[in-house]
Amino acid sequence: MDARFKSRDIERRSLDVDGLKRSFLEWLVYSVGKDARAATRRDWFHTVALAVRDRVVDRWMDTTRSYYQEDAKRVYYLSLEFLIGRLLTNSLSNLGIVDECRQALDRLGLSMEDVVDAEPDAALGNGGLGRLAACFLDSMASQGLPGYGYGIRYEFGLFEQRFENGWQVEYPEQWLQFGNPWEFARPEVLYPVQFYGRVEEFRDSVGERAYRWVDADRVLAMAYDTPVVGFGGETINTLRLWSARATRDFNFGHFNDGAYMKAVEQKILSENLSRVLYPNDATETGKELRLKQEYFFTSASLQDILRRYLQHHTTFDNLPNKAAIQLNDTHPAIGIAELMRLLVDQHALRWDNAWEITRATFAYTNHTLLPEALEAWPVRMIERVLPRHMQIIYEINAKFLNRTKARADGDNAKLSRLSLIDERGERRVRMGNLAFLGSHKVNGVSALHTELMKQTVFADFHQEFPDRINNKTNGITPRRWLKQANPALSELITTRIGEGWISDLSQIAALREKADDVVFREEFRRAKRKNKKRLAAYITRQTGEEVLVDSIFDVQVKRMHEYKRQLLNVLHTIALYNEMRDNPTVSWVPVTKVFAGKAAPSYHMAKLIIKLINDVAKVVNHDPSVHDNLKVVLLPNYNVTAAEIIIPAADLSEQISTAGMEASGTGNMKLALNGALTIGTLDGANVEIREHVGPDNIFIFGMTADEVNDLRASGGFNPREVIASNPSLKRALDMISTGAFSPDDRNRYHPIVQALTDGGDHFLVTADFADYCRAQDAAMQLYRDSEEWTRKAILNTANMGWFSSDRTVNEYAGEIWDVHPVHPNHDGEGFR
Ligand code: AZC
Repeated sequence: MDARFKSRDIERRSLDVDGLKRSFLEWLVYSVGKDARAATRRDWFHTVALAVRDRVVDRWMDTTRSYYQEDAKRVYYLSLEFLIGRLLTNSLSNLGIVDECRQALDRLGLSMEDVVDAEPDAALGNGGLGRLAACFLDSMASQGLPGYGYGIRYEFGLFEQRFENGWQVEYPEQWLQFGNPWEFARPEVLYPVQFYGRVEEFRDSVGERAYRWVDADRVLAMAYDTPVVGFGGETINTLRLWSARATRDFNFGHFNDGAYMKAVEQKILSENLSRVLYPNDATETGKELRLKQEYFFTSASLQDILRRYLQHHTTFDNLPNKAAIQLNDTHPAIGIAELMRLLVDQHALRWDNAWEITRATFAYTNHTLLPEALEAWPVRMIERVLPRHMQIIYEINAKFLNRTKARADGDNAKLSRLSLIDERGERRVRMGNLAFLGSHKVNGVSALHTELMKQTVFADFHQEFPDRINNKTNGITPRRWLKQANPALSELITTRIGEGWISDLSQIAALREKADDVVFREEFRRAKRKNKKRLAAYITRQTGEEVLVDSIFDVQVKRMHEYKRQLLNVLHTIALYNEMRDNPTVSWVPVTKVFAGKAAPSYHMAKLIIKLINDVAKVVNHDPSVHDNLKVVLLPNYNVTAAEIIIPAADLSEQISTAGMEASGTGNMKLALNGALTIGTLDGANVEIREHVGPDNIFIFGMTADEVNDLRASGGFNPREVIASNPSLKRALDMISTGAFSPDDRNRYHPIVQALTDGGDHFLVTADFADYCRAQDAAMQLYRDSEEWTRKAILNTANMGWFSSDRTVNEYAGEIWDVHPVHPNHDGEGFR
C-alpha cells in the first residue's frame, strides 16, 4: 500500500491530541475548503464533526459486517420522530475523547464551547415520543444490540419558537441549511413508493385470485445514514432516514400534449413528502400529506428490511426470527397492511401464512390515551391514497370479526368496538386497533398507563388477547442527560463511585450513603450552584431578565398542553405573588419560576397560556414590592439543547398533569436524576419515581387517576363552588379575568377563565389547586433547610438508576424482540 495513504489512514483513527489537531487542519483545508484565518465557527464545527466521523467509520462498518456475518436478529425501530439534538459532544463523549478534542482545539486557539454551539439542534420530533426514540438509539448502541432506527429526513424540523409581544410566533427551522456533516447520503439506496391508482384483480399461475396495484403515482425514497455511536465506541449502529425524490420516468404522453412543465412540476411536488415535520404533539390533524408521510417511510423501511433479510434467506418463514419491528405509536401502523401486501401480492405467500409472519414480526408501543391523539384515517382517504391497503385492512377485519363473533355471542356492541372500522359518522380506520391486531406484543410506557390501556382504549382487545399487553416503563440515557449535560455533577459522582454508572446506571445507588456525608452534600450543592449560574446567564441572554442564583429554580419544561397544566403553575405563581405583596415583612424564600415549551401552531388555548405566562412575568418581574423574591421567565424555543442547560440547574421539577393523562413523562426522570425534587401528581411514571426515590423525597399532591375517573363518571364537579371557597384562587382568577395582567386587552383571557369555570374545568385545575399550594409550601419550607434539601436531592439522584433507557431497552430486547447483543469484530484495528 502507498505509504502516504497508509499514514493518513492511521491518522484518521488517531485519538490523541496531536493526531486530532492534525486532522482538524487537514479537514478544514481539504474538505471545508477554508484556511484557518478565514474559518468561521461553523467551518470549525464542520471540520471537527468530519474528523470525528472519520473515527467511527471503520467501527461502523465492522459493526454492520458483524451483524451480517452472524445473521443476527435485528430490531427495527420505526418512528416518525427522532428528537436527536446536537451530536458533537455526544459522539466525543461516547468515544471518550472530549478532553483530547478540547485540548486540540485549544492548541488551535479555539474554544470547544464555541465549536459545539455552532451545531444546529436536530429537532426531528415534537416532544417525549421523539426524544424517547433518540434515547433508545443511544441505549441500543451502548448495549451492543443490533438496532436500526428508521424515519424521515425532514428538511424542516420542529419550528423555531419566538415570542413577539409575548405571543408565540413560529419560524421555519432550517437545520440542513449549511449541510449535515454526520450523515452519509446513499443515492443508490432507493425504493419506489406508490400512491393513488387502483387495484386490478387477476388469476395467478395456479389459478388463484390475486391483486395488483396499478396506475399509481410513484415517489422514490432515498436513504441517508447517520452512525449512532454507542458508549465506548464498540458498537456503531445506523439511523436511516428517508428523503423523497422525484422519479426520473417522465410521462411522455404529457410531453406530446405540451404539458411538459406540468409534468415536471408534479415530480417536484412529490418531493414535498419529506419537507416538514408536523408540529402536533399528541393531537392528530388527519391531513392527507401526513398519511402519505407515514406510508412513505414505512414502505421504504419494510422494503429495505426485506431486502436485507433476503440476502440470507430464500423463504419468509424465518422473518420473525431475524427481524423485530417496533412501531413507535400508530404512525407506522400502516406497515402491517404494507407487509401483508408485500408478502401476498409481491412474494405470493398465502394469506394465513403471511398474517402469521406479520404478527410475529411487529410489536406496538402506545404513548397516549388522549382520544384526540388516536389516529383514525377516513376510509375514503385510504381508499384513494392506498387502495390496496384498504382492501387488505377490510380482509384482516373480516377474518378477525368472523373468528370473534362465535365467542362474542351476540354482543354486537363489543364487535363494533373491536372492529378496525369506526362506523359512527364518517367511516374511519382505527389505527390503534390495526396496530394491536397486527402485533404479537403491545406495550404501554409506565405501569399506570399500561393498566389504564387495559381498562380503557384496549379493554375489549385485552379481553380477547390477555397476554398481549405488557408494560415497558420509559427511561432516559444517562450519557446525554447526566454525563454530558451535567459535567459538574457527573465528575463529582465519578470521584466517589467510579465511572461504572455511565454504562450501568444501577450503580448510582452507591451514592445513597453519601446523602449523610456533610462534605459530599457541600460538593453536591456546589455542582448544582454552578449549573444554576449557567442557567441564570442563559436566562439573561435569552430574556434580559436577571434572576437570583440562590432562589428556588422551580422548573416546568415540556410541550404546552392543557392536560400538563401549566395553568395550575401560573395560578400558584399569581397566588404567591399576592401573598408576597400582602406580607412584605416576611422573609420569603426567593422563587424563580422557569417555564419553557412550544405550543402546536393551531392550538389556540396553549398559545393563549404562553401569552398569559409572558404577561404575568411582565407584571411580577417589574413589581418592586416583591423585592426580587419572585421572578417568572418563559424561555423561548425549548429544544434538546435548551433542556441540557435547564435540567441540571433545576431545584424543583413540575410534573403536575391531571392524573391518568400523562402516559409516562421522561422529563420527570431527567430532572430527578439531576437532583431536582419532584412536585407532582400520581400520574404516569411519577408513580414509579415515588416508589424508587421514596415518598419522603417527593412532593405528591392532587387527585389520583381513580378519583379523577370517579369524579368524571359521577358527572364532574362545580368549579365555581371550589373557587368560591378558596380566596387565594378566587383572587388569582379574578385578576386574570379583570385584566390585571392584560391592561391593554382586558378580555384577552376570557377563554381561559371560561374553561376553568363554566367550561367545567375538564383538567381539574381548580380541584387540585389547594393541595398543589400545600405541596408548594412544603417545598418552600424544606428549601430553607439546605442540608435537608440537599440530602433529599442526593437521594433522588441515587435512586433513579432504574430509569435508565438501558434498562428499558433490555426489557424490550428480552421480552418483546428476542434480540441479543453482538460483539463486533474490530480485528485489532487502531482504535484505543
Ligand atoms: C408522549 C407522552 O405524552 C409522554 O407521557 C411519554 O413520556 C412519551 O410519549 C414517551 O413515551 N406522547 C407523545 O409524545 N405523543 C403521542 C402521539 O403520544
